[in-house]
Amino acid sequence: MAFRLLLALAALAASAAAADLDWWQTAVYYQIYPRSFKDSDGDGVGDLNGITSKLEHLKDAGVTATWLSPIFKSPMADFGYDIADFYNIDPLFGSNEDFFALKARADELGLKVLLDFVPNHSSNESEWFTKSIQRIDPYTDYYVWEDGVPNADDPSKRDPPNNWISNFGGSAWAWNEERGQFFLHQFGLGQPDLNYRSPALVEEMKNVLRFWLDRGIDGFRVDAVPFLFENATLADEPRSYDPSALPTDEKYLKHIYTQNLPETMDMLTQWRAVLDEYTAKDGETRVMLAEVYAPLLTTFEYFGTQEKPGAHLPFNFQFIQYLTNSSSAQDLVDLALQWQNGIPSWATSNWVVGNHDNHRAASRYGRELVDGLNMLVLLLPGVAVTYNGEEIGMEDAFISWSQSVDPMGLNAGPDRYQLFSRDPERTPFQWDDSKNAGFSDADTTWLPVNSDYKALNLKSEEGVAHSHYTTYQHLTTARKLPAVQRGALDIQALGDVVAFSRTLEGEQTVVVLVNWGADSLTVDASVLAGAQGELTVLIPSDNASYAEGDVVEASSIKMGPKDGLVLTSA
Ligand SMILES: *[C@@H]1O[C@H](CO)[C@@H](O)[C@H](O)[C@H]1NC(C)=O
Ligand SMILES: *[C@@H]1O[C@H](CO)[C@@H](O)[C@H](O)[C@H]1NC(C)=O
Ligand SMILES: *[C@@H]1O[C@H](CO)[C@@H](O)[C@H](O)[C@H]1NC(C)=O
Ligand SMILES: *[C@@H]1O[C@H](CO)[C@@H](O)[C@H](O)[C@H]1NC(C)=O
Ligand SMILES: CC(=O)N[C@H]1CO[C@H](CO)[C@@H](O)[C@@H]1O
Ligand SMILES: [Ca+2]
Ligand SMILES: [Ca+2]
Repeated sequence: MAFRLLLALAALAASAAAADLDWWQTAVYYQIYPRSFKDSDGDGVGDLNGITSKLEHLKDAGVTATWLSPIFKSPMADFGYDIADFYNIDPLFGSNEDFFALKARADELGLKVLLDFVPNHSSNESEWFTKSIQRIDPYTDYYVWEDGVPNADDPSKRDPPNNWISNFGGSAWAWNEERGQFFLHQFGLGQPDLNYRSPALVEEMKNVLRFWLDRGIDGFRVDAVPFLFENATLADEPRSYDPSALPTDEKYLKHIYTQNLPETMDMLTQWRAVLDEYTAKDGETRVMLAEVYAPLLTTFEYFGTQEKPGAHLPFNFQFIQYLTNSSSAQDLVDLALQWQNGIPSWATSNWVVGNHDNHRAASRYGRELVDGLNMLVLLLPGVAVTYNGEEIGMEDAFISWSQSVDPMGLNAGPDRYQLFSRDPERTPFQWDDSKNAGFSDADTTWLPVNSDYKALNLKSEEGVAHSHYTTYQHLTTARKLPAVQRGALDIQALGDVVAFSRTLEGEQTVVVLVNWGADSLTVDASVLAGAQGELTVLIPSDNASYAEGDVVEASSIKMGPKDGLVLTSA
């Protein structure tokens, strides 16, 4: 009843709100990990035709944009984050034509499509690298080459130029016999860093952007932004004194010479200018999302300025980085406010709880909080980002050492792989309860399907009242309410409850309550802006004390452990 009313209101509101907000500011971005979404040809690995066949699911979920993790030609040493040819799709995923067909289907469904731009490095199997080794111009300086220093014991041998450590562990420098120099790799050995001090390389990478923009894509998610430039003095980095770090771990050093250099900020504004040229031509915004794991103030700098903008949306990794199972409701509120109060006043906010590099939110915080977390991500101000599977509450899978494939896990060895491996959060999407969860006909899939798929899958949640998926659909619909799109935020911890309201002059207030704690309680939500008097329950999580349409007194709302509630004022 209440939800039907909401739908009608939302439809009205959508046209009004669209007038002053651009598509990218109200979007729900859905990250697809292509290897694990849908396999169309039975080889056990997801592919583009598989994605195309399932795009309707995104529409059905209420998602408005998608970004695909890398699909370009790659030896897959880092599952596509090692690109050998930035201009062509890897045959494992399909052809360039298959991608254009995917894009055309997305257009029909009104979904925007973003590609993953991986600018810090290429694959060592790139033609660019081969030619760079041979000093063939213009490729000679496409990579970061250094002579190193003579070895103290045997001066005929050379040591790396400094102590820099790769993100995947061990020295960030590798010797190339043929060229007789070291090359830098801030990630895997097969991922040599590109040299942004080479003007030819800078132009090449802008041409990569232009190539895909010319073919109609709506923007880019930019990978590993902090790592673009390194300090040219090549000075050693100081120790971090992190007690958990081994001398070969990336965390062993403080990355003052290899991350977030001022030149990196500048490169982002140059790429933004390329996107803006396209936007200026037809008025359709081409958007840039930036992956930045950095101290908050550094992350904010990647927005650039209004005169010289950088990324539209540097991802908000506050929850991913700092929200743990033992965080309190107040901790969560503090993390949200640090972000929300810190971004430039003209910027659009964003909220993320998961991606393919971090354990699944359902596993980090417990499955009971799936709906509550989706309420936060989808109803806080700005845009929402969903990692595929979060809409149905997918969980980490157990992956044994022998099943492991992620280089970050493998490099750590059998005793420590679980600390580093990203395999558990990358298992195939759980479509239904058939073979391989409906992901693939193959006998073995590239990563095993999570054994919980018989009960936890999209089909079992579709059309079911209060399933994670139905709740997710209701939340994406509720995003269209004017107060959610443009309303002010008042967020507070009320005991164990994360509570916030969204208020907009002349419009219904939207109130969200998530009991972060383990006990039943009664909460007084009337302390929130615009939340006095009677409230109507719009979206209750599973097991909540109220049903849709129930009218409650704001000063006395009952909640069970981990319950979530979305309510509106009269
Ligand atoms: C590329 O890197 C991989 C490690 O990812 C290594 O095994 C291989 O030998 C390297 N190939 C070349 C051509 O350097
Ligand atoms: C590079 O390192 C030198 C020496 O520590 C320092 O003076 C300089 O400011 C650094 N440059 C950048 C861009 O970080
Ligand atoms: C976090 O807490 C929840 C609820 O107490 C529990 O179900 C879950 O297993 C915990 N997760 C971790 C990673 O400790
Ligand atoms: C709802 O309650 C049932 C039975 O107590 C429990 O198994 C289930 O985990 C609860 N669901 C949520 C989302 O809390
Ligand atoms: C979240 C994300 O995309 N992380 C990627 C960052 O970059 C490295 C190297 O390209 C990848 O290994 C990660 O998966
Ligand atoms: Ca396939
Ligand atoms: Ca770099």
